[in-house]
Amino acid sequence: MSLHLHNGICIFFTGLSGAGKSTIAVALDHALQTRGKKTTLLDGDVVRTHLSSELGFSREHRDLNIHRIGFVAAEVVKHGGIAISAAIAPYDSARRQARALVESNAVDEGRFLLVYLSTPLAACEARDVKGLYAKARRGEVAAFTGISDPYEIPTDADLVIDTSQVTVDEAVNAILAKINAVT
Ligand code: ADX
Repeated sequence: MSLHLHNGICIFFTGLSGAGKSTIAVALDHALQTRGKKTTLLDGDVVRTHLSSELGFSREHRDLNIHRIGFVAAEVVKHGGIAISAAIAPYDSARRQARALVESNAVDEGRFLLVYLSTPLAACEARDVKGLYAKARRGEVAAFTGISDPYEIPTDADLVIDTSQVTVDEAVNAILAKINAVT
């Protein structure tokens, strides 16, 4: 699919651990780069290693983590780049704050796409790539999103994708089509 995107945009994923955020984000990143676009990938685990290493998983710390991601994404978009965020971002207000930050910096409308990966908890837990759901069920990980900590389902998602129902390519194509529709 060709892309007629000019200026910056932020693709902001949200969803449970194991919902497919990193997988789709990496595939989208690749798809955009092969179309000559400059991308900045802000993956939750990577951000927590380099930018938010002192933060835990309290609401306050999660909100601060998302605020930092939103700030970086806004700077990227301001300079005409593409920011891809792939963190759980469980709280509605923090997601809206990130959207406001990016949109206030952007040159025109529609520069923040919230992509909700609605993959059901049961599917995420069955995947359990990192073994964290099992640990959370055993009580070895506290405040685990979806098990013992909240996830607020977005009411303002620009796109909803259940990765237990579609392939990675289909998900990426849906996002590229959405980018084309709004830009
Ligand atoms: S967020 O809530 O601040 O957006 P973020 O996406 O950065 O979360 O980090 C989530 C990742 O941290 C998960 O994919 C998982 O690997 C790990 N993790 C460790 N402890 C928890 C926890 N209590 N809740 C959720 N994720 C956790």
